[in-house]
Amino acid sequence: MPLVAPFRTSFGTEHDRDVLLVRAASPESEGWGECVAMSEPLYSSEYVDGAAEVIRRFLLPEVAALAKAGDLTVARAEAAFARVKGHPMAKASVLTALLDLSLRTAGLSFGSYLGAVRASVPAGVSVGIMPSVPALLDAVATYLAQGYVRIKLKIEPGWDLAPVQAVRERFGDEILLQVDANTAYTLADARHLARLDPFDLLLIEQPLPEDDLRGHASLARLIRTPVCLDESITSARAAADAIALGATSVVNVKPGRVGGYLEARRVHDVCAASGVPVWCGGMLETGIGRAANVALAALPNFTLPGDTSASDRYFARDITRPFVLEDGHVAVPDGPGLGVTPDPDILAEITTATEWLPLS
Ligand code: NPQ
Ligand code: MG
Repeated sequence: MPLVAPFRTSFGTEHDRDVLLVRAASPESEGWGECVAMSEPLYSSEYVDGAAEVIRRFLLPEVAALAKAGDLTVARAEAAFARVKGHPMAKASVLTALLDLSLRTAGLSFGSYLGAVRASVPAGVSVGIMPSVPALLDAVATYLAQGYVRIKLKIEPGWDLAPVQAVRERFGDEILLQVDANTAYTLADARHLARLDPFDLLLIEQPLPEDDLRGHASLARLIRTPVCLDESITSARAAADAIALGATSVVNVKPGRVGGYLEARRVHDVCAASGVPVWCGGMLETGIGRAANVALAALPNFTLPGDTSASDRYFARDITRPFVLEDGHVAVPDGPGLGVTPDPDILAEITTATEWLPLS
């Protein structure tokens, strides 16, 4: 799917989204899941073709074995998938399709199932690294005019203090502002990053490498801006460890990164128990992944606006009914399961390959 504009982060520039969708079908119903892996392993070690291979070779045989024994539930599939190390995004896509199928069959929405306490969620927007500060200010002005209630600036060495200062000077101290480095710094940059302190950012997201929890704990003691982990939070246990170490005081929850919505809810619960607020991250999802994220973001400890933007932030035409901003909020779907389905005509137009894997 073509993006409305190139999206540049510290790890690269994306022009399109290569989307892997999983459809689970039963005689009664169907369910959908979106794999959030990128086409290249730049955000995490997973990538789309690798995820497809893992699903085909290792995950679906586990589902088939459970189905054959008459034992197929989402919780049992999650437990069976634990035998396969890693690959949380591949696992999440299959588990989400199974969960959607079972919720649609039961007539229950994702939000009700997960424990949503809100009918809509406040929407933030992630703004890529731009060719110039004036171009960035134009983009931020457009998003604020659309109603986004929080701005996140992607940063990297050479694009950090100046863009933050320019956005604060132009739009004032009132706007909710945060930054995301996607692992682009080292602990040696601590004194430089401390120069962001005067700008009263909500948080700095993942400044250091994914496996550098101690570095984040040290950095958190050297800067005033709260440190928020994204890439490092690979499970509820990893979240508990990062909190115990003082490496994170806010957590970005991404269901794909932690292996699905059940584990994402556990991350939410662990953080809530420690008094650590969470917010819902984004991976440029189509309406399928976006629907589930918006439902998750309606849980009680999601107290900061997430990267749960409207569909048109990324796509001129989404594959589902588009998610739209209403007064800075996105409505939580209340229909059975995800509450949205892909439009068959749009899907047929953009599909490059399909593979059907019968379980029996
Ligand atoms: C983040 N997302 O929080 C990610 C990173 C990211 C909304 O900032 C294609 C697929 C391109 C997934 C670019 C946001 C992507 C991507 C960035 C994820 O770190
Ligand atoms: Mg991030």
